[in-house]
Amino acid sequence: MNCSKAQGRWLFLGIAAVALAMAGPAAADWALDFPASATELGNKVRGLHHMALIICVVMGIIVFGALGYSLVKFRKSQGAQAAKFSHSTKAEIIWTVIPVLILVGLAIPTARVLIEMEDTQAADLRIKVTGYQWKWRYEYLDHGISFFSNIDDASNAASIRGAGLELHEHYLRDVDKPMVVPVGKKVKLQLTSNDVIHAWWVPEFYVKRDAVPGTINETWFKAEKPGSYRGQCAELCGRGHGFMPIVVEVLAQDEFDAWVAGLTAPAEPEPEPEAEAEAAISQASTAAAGGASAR
Ligand SMILES: [Cu+2]
Repeated sequence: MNCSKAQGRWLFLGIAAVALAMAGPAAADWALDFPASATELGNKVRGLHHMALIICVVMGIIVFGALGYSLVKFRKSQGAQAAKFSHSTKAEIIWTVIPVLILVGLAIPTARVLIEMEDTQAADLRIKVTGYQWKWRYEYLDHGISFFSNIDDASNAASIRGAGLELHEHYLRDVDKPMVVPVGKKVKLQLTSNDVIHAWWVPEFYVKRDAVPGTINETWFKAEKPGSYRGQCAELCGRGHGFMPIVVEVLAQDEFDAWVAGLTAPAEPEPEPEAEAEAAISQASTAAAGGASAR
C-alpha cells in the first residue's frame, strides 16, 4: 500500500510530536547562552561572541530577506525580465567595502581581547600544572607547594559497576585536593604533561589550554569572587579521560595565606628515639622505687 503525500506528512508530524514529547524532561535542563564568567576577561570573550552573533543574525536577515523578496517580487509568473548587464563597478565596490568594514569591525576588538588573554606578565601567583593519566599536579612556584589532585574517593567508589551507591551532587566532578587561589589576583598557569596531551579547562574562567608533553603552554585567570569552580580535562587522553576533574577553590587573601601557611609550616619535631627510651627507663625505675617503698 502506498501512502499518499498527505498521509506521509501526517506520519512525519506525528513522529516529530512524539519525539518532542519524549524530549520534554531533557529540555527542562536546556539553557540559552554561555554561563556568565567568573572573570572580567571571560565576560569580554562572551561579549565578543554576542557581538559576532548579532552581526551574523543581522546579515542573515538582510541577505535572506533580499533573497526572499527578489524571489517573490520578480517571479517569472509576474512577467519579470532579467537584467542584461554583466558588470557593475558600483556593485562590486559595495560588496567589497561592506564585508571589509564588517571584518575590520570584528577584528579590532577580537585582537584586543586575544592580546590580553596572551599577556601572562605581572602575575601575582604562578602555578605549574602537569597533566598525568589521569590526574593533575599543581606546583605553586612561589610557595614551594606541590600536590596531586585526584578524583574524589566517593566518585571512585560509586563509579564501580554494581556498587549501588548513590551518586552525589558533584559525582565525577570532585577532587581530593583542589587548586586553591586567592580572589582578585592574577594567576598564571604554566601547563605541561607527563604523558599524553591533556587540556585544562574551567568553563567559568573561559580558560582552556592544552597540556602538551615537552612543552610549556601559558595562560592566566583572575577570579572576581570566591567560590568553587569546576572543570575537566578537555582532550581525549585515554581510558580515564572522564575521571580527571578540576576544582579551583577561590578564597579571600587571608584564607589563602592561612592555607599556604598550613601546608608550608614546619612539622612538629618528633622526640628523638634515644631521649624517648631514656625517659621510658627513668619512668619505669621511678615506678619500681615507688612500688618498693610502698611494700
Ligand atoms: Cu586528560
